[in-house]
Amino acid sequence: MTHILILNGPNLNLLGTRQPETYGTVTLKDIEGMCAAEAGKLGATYEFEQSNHEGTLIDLIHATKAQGIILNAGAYTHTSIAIMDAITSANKPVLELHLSNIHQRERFRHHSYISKVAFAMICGLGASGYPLAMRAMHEHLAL
Ligand code: CA2
Repeated sequence: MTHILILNGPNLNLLGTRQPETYGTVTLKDIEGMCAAEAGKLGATYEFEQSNHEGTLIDLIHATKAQGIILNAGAYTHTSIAIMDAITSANKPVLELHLSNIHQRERFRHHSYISKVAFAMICGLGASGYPLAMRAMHEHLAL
């Protein structure tokens, strides 16, 4: 059975509580519910994690038994060589995910260290990107 880690980075715990014009009104708990429903449809299992700390995200990448990782690294996307290196060392497929279209936003969000080591990227679809990413990961792992 496919086992997927859905890993969320800094400030994503605030979803649905602030800046709804940018990040919508759906909470991270709601998104976890969407992932649970999608896992049920796919016949997959999942872990859903969030941390505001770079080192904790790296520890979770090192420790997971998941076959694939869906990663919304938040602002660490644009800064963290350490998370990029952790993904390389994990040697498992990573799908990069963003709620917003990072290429329509400020220039400093256009570069992603995660994209260098991810097999695919979904951005700009809001919370709907999460179940879509799970389906894409499930299909990728079945190949
Ligand atoms: O669009 C995405 O998913 C991002 O990863 C979100 C990050 C941002 O730094 C990336 O460039 C793109 C920021 C997450 C902050 O989330 C908040 C949610 C509600 C209120 C405040 C922040």
